[in-house]
Amino acid sequence: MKQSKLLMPTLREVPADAEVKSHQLLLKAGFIRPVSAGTFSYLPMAKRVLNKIEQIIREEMDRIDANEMLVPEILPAELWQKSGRYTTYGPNLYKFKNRQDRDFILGPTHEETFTQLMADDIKSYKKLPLVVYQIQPKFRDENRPRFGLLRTREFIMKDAYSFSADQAGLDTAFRNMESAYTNVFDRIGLNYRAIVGDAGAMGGSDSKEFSAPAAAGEDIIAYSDTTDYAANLEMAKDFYERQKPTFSAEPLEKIDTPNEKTIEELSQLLDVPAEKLAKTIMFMADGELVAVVTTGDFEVNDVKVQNFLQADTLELAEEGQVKALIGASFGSLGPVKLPENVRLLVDERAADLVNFAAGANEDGKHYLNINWQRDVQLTEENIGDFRTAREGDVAVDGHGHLVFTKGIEIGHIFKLGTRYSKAMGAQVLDENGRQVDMIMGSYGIGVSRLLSAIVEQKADDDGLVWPASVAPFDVHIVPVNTKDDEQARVASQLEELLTKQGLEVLIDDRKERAGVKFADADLIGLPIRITVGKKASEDVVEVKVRASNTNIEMRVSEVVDSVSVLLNGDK
Ligand code: 9G3
Repeated sequence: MKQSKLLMPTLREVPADAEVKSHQLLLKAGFIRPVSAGTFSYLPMAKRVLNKIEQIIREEMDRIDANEMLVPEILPAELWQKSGRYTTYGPNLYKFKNRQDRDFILGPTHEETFTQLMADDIKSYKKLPLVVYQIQPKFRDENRPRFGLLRTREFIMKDAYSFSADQAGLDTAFRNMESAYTNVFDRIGLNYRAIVGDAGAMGGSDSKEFSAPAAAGEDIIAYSDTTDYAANLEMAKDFYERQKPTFSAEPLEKIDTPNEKTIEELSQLLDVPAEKLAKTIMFMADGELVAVVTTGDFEVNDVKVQNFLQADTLELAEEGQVKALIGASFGSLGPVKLPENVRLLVDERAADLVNFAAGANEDGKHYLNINWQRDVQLTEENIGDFRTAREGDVAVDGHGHLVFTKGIEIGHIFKLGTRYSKAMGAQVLDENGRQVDMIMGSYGIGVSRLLSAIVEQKADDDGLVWPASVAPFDVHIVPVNTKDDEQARVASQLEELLTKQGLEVLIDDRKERAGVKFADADLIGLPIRITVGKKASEDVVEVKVRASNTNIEMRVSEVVDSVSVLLNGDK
């Protein structure tokens, strides 16, 4: 390909609103351009990378007998009303009406679409297991799109769905997907961790997240510094063993605390450390008030609370709601004398507190010497892990300490069970002639997000650095002086030889100064650059391996073999 024919509008400067490296470089190198907040055009160079990423995904999906297909992006509201998600997914769900005033959505994901298809056409267990997938744009009206392709309102996802007649079929599909994902990310050349993911509202029992460590990552990953335990902070667990403390119960006492609103202030007043105090946070879970109690030295983890309750929506309660329902403000809340209709959840560390202090559910009052059972009924099913793990805590496996790092979620696989097959009526007759709900899994890879993840991990100060497996072209030929016939001859000879070898070649035939050509070559980051300069007359060129920034002089006759070796080492 001649660079003079290529649409690749490089920039000298980068727009100020590009905050992360991948957003800056993909704009600067002329790979992407914004169209609206959270939507981007993929220019030719980015489209070439996307094609290669998608090809690797297809090969690995086909290897595990997944069927590629494609469903509409425009979906009738009825489909999502059947699963109940038409209402539970609020403003992020694009809704619109068609010319007959019928309600439609733009698909953010397709559990319903594929499950309805199976419900309509698959009736016998003999036809299962089946795995289907697509690579298709998804739409989510994100409140704050940012960081270029990392958080957008339209993005390309590979989404796959498995359908089986029994749990064993799901376990096999899940295992196959997990190995296919490791092949995909290994072939792309990304660093990643498979971590305990947040099954969230997907209702699944198991989920695994694939996280690519990167400073621009929005997820916090907690991993053990000695074992392979790693989890999204939303799920991460610190080690705690329940205690059965022997103690003498002190009498309950109510004290005036006109100025003590926070754990720190109460700790000061009582001269008691935070881990001996109870912190009470109020939530609205699917419209009902829930009080969550942890020890004062931990934060309440809302994802753990939401998963425990299997609530579709969970938000912090407003102070007004709390005042109206409990009669006290945030600084005076506690577990004692909560109204009957308020659900109480107690973190296991708080469940082991004795003679502890907490708000009295009266403004400006706290109780001292609270003891569970005497002052507050507490049963095992209200006790769980509702805290956010902290860096440095002992990891849940009892070994090693938690270390935090930022990660980009590049994949997520879920064991869904029967939530969607029940909703859509996807059942098969099993070998005993009984109707059983299909057992499902759903599996996603953020295809367009991978572009940015690769840049975040591989780029250097001079610009993009593409692994050979996904590079827009394999080799970049840069003749230094376009007026020099010798250099033009050697350059086109090399282009022909390398193309014949099956390599994709970009030749910089622009009438630009050498400095501009070299800077642009470093910026767009093709794996191999061949500079054709003064020594062309001796049939000698310079080969640069972009990833290691090493330069090797060699004879034209050696180039084809050594370039193939250099590339295959990376493919
Ligand atoms: C929505 C909106 C946003 C969403 C969802 C639904 C995330 C939603 C989770 C998934 C689960 C899996 C299949 C491929 C792998 C991921 N954001 N999720 O369901 F309506 Cl607006 O997408 N889906």
